[in-house]
Parts: sequence; C-alpha cells; structure tokens
Amino acid sequence: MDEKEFENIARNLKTFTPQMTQNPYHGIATFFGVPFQPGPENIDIAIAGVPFDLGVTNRSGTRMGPRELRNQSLLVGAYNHHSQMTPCALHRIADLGDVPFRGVYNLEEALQDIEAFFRKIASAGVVPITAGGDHSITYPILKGLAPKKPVGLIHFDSHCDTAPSIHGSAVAHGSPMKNAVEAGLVDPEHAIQIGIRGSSEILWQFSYENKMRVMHIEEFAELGWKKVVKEIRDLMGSRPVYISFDIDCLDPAFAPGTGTPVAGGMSTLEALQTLRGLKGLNVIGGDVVEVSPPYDHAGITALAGATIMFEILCLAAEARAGTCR
Ligand SMILES: [Mn+2]
Repeated sequence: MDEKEFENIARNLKTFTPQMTQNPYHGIATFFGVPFQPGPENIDIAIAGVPFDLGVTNRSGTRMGPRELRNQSLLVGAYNHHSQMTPCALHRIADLGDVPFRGVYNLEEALQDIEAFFRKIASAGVVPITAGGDHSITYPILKGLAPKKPVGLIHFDSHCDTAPSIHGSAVAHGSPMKNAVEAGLVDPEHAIQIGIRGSSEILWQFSYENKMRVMHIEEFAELGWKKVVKEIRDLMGSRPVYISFDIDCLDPAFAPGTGTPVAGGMSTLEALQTLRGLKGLNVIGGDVVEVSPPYDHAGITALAGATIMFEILCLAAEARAGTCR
C-alpha cells in the first residue's frame, strides 16, 4: 500500500464513532460500532436485527443471532482491507435495533411485524442490511421493501428454500424464496441459488419449474469463485439485487452454529471472494440469517456471519454511492 492509500485510511478513520476506536469488548455493542438510533430518519443505510426463530424445522436458537452478530461485528468493521473502503465514511449508517414484536407465539403476526418495520425503512429511502433470525424473515423483509418490479436474487444457502407447505404452514424457513417469487417480489429467472446440497433436493422442485438457477456446491467447487462471479454478474446486469446469505451455505467446519447444518459446504474465504466479486452490482439490501449462537463454538459462526454482513454492507454502500453521484 502506498502513502496516498494510508492517508486515505487515516482520513476515513476520522469518521469513526467512539465505539469503533474502543477495544471490541468495551461498551454497548452495535453493528460494526455504528451509532444506534430508533428510526430510519436522516440515514442512508440501516442495520437491524430480527431476533426471531418461529419458522424453523429443526434446531432453534437464531433468535439469539442478532445480539451475538453485534458482538462479533466489533471485530470486523469498520474498514474493508480488500476494497479499501470505510462504509461509514461514505454514508450515514445507523443500527436501528431489533424488530419489535407484538408477541412471540404467532408466526403470521410476527411476519407482519417484520414487514411493517422494513416498510418504514424502505419508505424513508433507506437501504437495509439485516441480521436474522431464521430464513423465514427474508420474505417479509422483501414485502416491506415493496420493489416496483421483481428484484434479482443472489441466494447463498445449502437449501433452495422453495419448499411447499411444511407441517401445514406455507411460510417457514424452508420456503421464503418460493413465497417471494409467488408474491412477485423476486424475478425467478434472475435468481441464483448457490451452495445447494443435501437430502432435501425433493423439496426444491419449485426452483427448477420457475427457472431459478440452482448451483450445487460441487459445481461451485468445480467452476471456482471467479467463474461463479462472472455468471452472477451476467445474470443480474444492472437490475436491483437483493442478497440473502444463509450461514449454512458454509461448511459446518466454518459455521457449526446453525439450525440445519449440511456437511460439504464452501469455506468462509470462498464466500467472501464471491461476494467481493459482486462490487458494482445494484445491491438494494441484504441479510445474513440462521446464525444460532446456542450451537456455536467460540463465536466462530457469528464471526463468519458478521464478516459476511460487512461485505454485503460494503456492496450496498458502493451501490448507494453510485446512485447518489
Ligand atoms: Mn435458508
């Protein structure tokens, strides 16, 4: 790195909040140390938590995700060594806290609460980056964003999450992508699902029927992240894109703390390289879901999750800077 780049970093450091310059264990944890504020006023990007896991089919615990992601995020932000970018130097970014819920025993009602929260963010013209929560939250988030046209979807997961009704419910963490396509929120022909594997293949018929691009983990490994990046970029073009990252896309060696782990996934580095390759896409929001701290060890899943959240934040910040100019 040359002198000019060091000067650039030093200039951006001045935009740091006190939290960002403290030791990571000190004070009240917010995502990446950005300031907390209760609503989306006068900001460009909102980071929020959805402590919710009523939609799971197996192990619960992702309701604890946002708190632990905040904790680990203080080891991650606020500077990205790869893109040499400091998102909070480009934009006004705040932690909006967690979605408030009317109750904790009613799935449908809770999904309405999530939708209302994100509708408020979208109405303020603010880009949301979200920490889950189980994967059922992606559907009400997209509903809240209420895009004028169906958006492109870049979906990292070991499951396609396009399952038909499970245990009598059409909404759950195995079906948010089906829900979103059916509601006209996602364009299935501009949706790619990466890292797919395991015994649930029978549930993903909807993806194939609707021409979603399903990329199994073996194909990802064979192509390598550079070719995958090219395919994603070609598929998305300049359209608005939402990124949803289920932490179980990673191999359980890198992310054991999750509800439905499936062996044989990608490494954290492969995920980061792929995400970094998406710089310049029109990213309008994203989420990291399914981090379940009770099943985690030494915080490694939450650290991976927070690191991936930061990459998505940087992509959204780049996109937003492009549209502001
Ligand atoms: Mn999922």
